[in-house]
Amino acid sequence: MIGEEIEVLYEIDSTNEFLKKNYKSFHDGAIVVAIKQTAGKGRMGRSWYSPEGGLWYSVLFKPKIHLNLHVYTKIFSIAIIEVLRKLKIKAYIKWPNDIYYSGKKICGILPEAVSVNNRVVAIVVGIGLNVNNDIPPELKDIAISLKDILKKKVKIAYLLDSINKHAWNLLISYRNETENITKIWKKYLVPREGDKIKVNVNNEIVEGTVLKISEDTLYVDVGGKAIGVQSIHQIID
Ligand code: BT5
Repeated sequence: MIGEEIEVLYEIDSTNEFLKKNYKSFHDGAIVVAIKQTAGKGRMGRSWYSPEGGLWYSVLFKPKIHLNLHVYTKIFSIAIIEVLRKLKIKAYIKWPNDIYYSGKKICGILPEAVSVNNRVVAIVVGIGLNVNNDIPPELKDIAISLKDILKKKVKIAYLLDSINKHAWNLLISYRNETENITKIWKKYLVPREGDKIKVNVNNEIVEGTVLKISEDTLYVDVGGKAIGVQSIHQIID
């Protein structure tokens, strides 16, 4: 199960860093929740704003057979989207792995592997969901919290429990057929295969049709030529 073993910390630099350092002391499926993080991390050295009121936590996986990190990201993305949809929030996954509502980010996911002598010994998946926290002025244009969408506070314990139960069910049902996880992930993805989008190619904005989507590349048909887009920053909203 995910979250059967749970440690709640009032304040920590980053729950991902904490679990990566202390993975030996916890079992598979353990979670570490922080009321606030002082150095929450995003991808590629970016920082994650994590004051009191949000849901900031990491999940530890120590399976016998490791799945690709993408699989964990997809499982949690799907679980979070489906839990939010139960609350009537029409969230979607903005390729490759951010959770958005109406053009603004509500949640980010950061999977990391812990390796010893080039062997993966544990996987830590960090989840940051804006729940009852305020969004600072500098992020107001790009971020939103559930409290702002619903105009009321949401119980964090309910979210934590529902996301973890749902993620666990997905993991157990599909860990041997991960192509089915990709299928569900694609259902909630924006853009989708067939959508028309604008992309920045060598500083030129061109329009094209999405041909195929994978975790790390979006193939776009631009005037009959397939172009691989690797970064979200190449897509023009
Ligand atoms: C992510 O990174 O979206 C992954 C975030 C993972 C955070 C969790 S919290 C628990 C665990 N412990 C950690 O230390 N981390 C994980 P990325 O795609 O790189 O997005 C980072 C960017 O999102 C920043 O550069 C800001 O522009 C924006 N951002 C920062 N804080 C935000 C927030 N609270 N809500 C929405 N956007 C935010």
